[in-house]
Amino acid sequence: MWVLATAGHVDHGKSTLVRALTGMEPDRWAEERRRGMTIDLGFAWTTLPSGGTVAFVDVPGHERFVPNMLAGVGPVPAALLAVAADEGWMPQSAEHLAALHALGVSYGLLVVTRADLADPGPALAHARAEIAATSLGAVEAVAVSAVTGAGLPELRDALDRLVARLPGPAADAPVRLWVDRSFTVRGSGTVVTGTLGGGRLAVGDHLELADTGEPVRVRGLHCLGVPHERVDAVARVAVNLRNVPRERLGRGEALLTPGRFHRTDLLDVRVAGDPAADLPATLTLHVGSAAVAVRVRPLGPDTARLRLARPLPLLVGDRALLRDPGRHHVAGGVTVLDVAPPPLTRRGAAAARARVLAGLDGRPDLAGELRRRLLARRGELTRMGVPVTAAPVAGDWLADPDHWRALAARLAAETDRYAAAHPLEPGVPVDVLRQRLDLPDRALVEALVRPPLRVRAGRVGAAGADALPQPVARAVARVRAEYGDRPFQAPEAYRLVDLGLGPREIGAAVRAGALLRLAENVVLLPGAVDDAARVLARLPQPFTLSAARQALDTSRRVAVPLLELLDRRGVTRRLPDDARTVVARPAEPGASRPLS
Ligand SMILES: Nc1nc2c(ncn2[C@@H]2O[C@H](COP(=O)(O)OP(=O)(O)OP(=O)(O)O)[C@@H](O)[C@H]2O)c(=O)[nH]1
Ligand SMILES: [Mg+2]
Repeated sequence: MWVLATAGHVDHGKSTLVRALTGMEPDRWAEERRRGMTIDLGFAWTTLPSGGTVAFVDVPGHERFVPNMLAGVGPVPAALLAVAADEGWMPQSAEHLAALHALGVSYGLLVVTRADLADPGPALAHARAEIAATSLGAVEAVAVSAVTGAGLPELRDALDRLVARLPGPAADAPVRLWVDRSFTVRGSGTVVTGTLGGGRLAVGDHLELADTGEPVRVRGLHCLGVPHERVDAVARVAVNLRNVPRERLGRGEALLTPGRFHRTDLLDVRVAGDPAADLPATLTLHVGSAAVAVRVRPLGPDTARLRLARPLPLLVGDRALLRDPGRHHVAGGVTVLDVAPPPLTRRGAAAARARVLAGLDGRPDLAGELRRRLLARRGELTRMGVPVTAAPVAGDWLADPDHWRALAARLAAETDRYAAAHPLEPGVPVDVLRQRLDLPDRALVEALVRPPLRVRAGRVGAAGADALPQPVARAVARVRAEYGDRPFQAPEAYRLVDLGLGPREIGAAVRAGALLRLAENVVLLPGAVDDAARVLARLPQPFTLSAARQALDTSRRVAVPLLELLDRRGVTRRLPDDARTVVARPAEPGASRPLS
C-alpha cells in the first residue's frame, strides 16, 4: 500500500478528486458536508490499474485549518497538489507547497482540477513553475474534471507511475506511529489511526506512548477497514489499545517501539528558509502529526536550538517545519541535527556549537557522533537514530578511537603516578582511576588496562606490583632471620619501628603474604598458624590458655589472638570453661593438603 496526502487551496477540488478516485467520502463530518468544506483530515483508498492500493489523506485547504493539513502531510512522504483551473495559483496553494518543501517532500503530482470550467493550461504552467523551485522538483501534471470524468484515467496511470517511484519502507525500522485520529469504539475501547511509515505492527505488540513512555498493548489492528493480525509498512492502520482512555491519545501523540526513541525537548536543527537570526523567538514546530510550541535560539546563520514545550520522540535526520501561526507563514524547514545536544552554559559555548553544527547535515553518522560525544552507550545512539555498526569497547559502550587511545595512555600515566605516591599499595583502585579519568563506568577502566598493567582484586597495577617493595622485603627478611627459630615470638612494637615496619609497611607485607597480622603491632611469620596447630594437637586435650602459652613458648600478647585466630579457622574450639580443644587435624609439615 502507498499513502498520499492531498494539498491545495480551499475549494480547489481535493475532496471531490478523492471521492472520484475512490468512491469514498473523505469529508467525515456533517459540518464539513453542510459547509462543503474540509475541516479535518479525511481518509479514503482505491486500487490502481497496476493492482496496487493507494490510500489518501485528504487535507483541508482553508487557511484556518493549516495545522490540520500539516498533521496530515507530516507523516506522509508524497503529495497530490490540486490547483483549480478556473482560480489558478492561490495563497494556500503557496502555503501548502511551502510546507511540503519545508518537510522535504520530493514525490508528488500536480492535478489541475475543475478543467471543465476553464482552460487548465495557464494554471498548470504557473503551478508547475512554482513546484519546480521546491523539493518536489519537476512533477508530472494531469488536468481533470470530476464533473465530466475527463483526465481521471490518465490520473490513475500517473498515480501508478508515482507510487512505483516511491522508496520502499524500512521493514525492520522501529515503529513510530503518529496518531492523526483517536476515537472510542463501543465494546473495544480506544482506537487510534495513523500512517505506518516503517516497521510492522501485530496484535499483542507492546508499544509505548511517546508523551509519557507509558506501556500499551495492541489489542486489535485494522487496515483499510479490515481486521489484520499483522500489518507491514507502508499502511494506514487503526490500532485498538487496551486500557488507555481516549483522552490520553490525541493527535500528535505517537505509539513507539519500546526503548527505541529518545524523547527530547531540546533540539539542535538546521533551518532552511528564513535566516535563523530572523526567526521569531517563539514558533510552532510541526513534525509527524504533532504541533508543539518552541522557543528558538539562533546559533549559526542557518542553525538554531529549539526548546520544545513538550518532549517529542525525534531522531537525527527527522524533517519538520517551523510556522508562525499568527502570520500564516512557514518560517522554515527543519532538519534535526542533534536530539541530545550539550548545554550551552560556558562563555563561547554557543559560538563553538554553531561551528560544530555547521559541519552536520542530519545524516546519522556514528563516527562523528562519537567524535563529539567521546563515549556513548549503544542504546543512546540507536535511540537518537544513529545506527551502531562498530563494536563496543566495554559492555555497551562505544568510544571515539582517538579518545580511547588517549584514555589508555592517561590510565597508564595515572597508574604510575599513584604507584609513586603509594609505593606500598599493590596498584591503584579501579574506582580511583574511574574518577581521575572521569569515566562513567568501571567496566571502561578495566577495558583500558593493557599489559604490563593488569587488574587484580579491584586494583590496576603492573604485573608483580603486589610483590613486596624493596625496603619492606628487607625488613621481612630480618624478621625471618631473627625469629625463624622462635616462630611464636612476635617482635615488640619498638622492634617493628626499628625495622621500619609501620602500619602501611605491615599492610603491604600482609597483602603479599609475607607476614601474618594477629593484632595491631602483633605479627608472626606466615607459617606460624599451622605450626601452632600442630604443637597444640600434641597437648592433652582440652588445654588451657596457659598450657598453650607454655607449649608455644610465647606471651599472652601473642597467644590470645593466635588462639582466637585458630578458633575462627575452626582448628580449635573454645569450651565453656575457656579451655580449648583441637578439632581439626593439622597437616604434617611439608604436606600440601590444607587444614581440613
Ligand atoms: N465543475 C467542477 N466543479 C468541481 C470540480 N471539482 C470540484 N468541484 C467543486 O468545487 C467545490 C469544492 O470542491 P471540494 O472538493 O470540496 O474542494 P476541496 O479542495 O476539498 O476544498 P477544501 O477541502 O475545503 O479545501 C465543490 O463545490 C465541488 O463540487 C470539477 O472538476 N468541476
Ligand atoms: Mg476538501
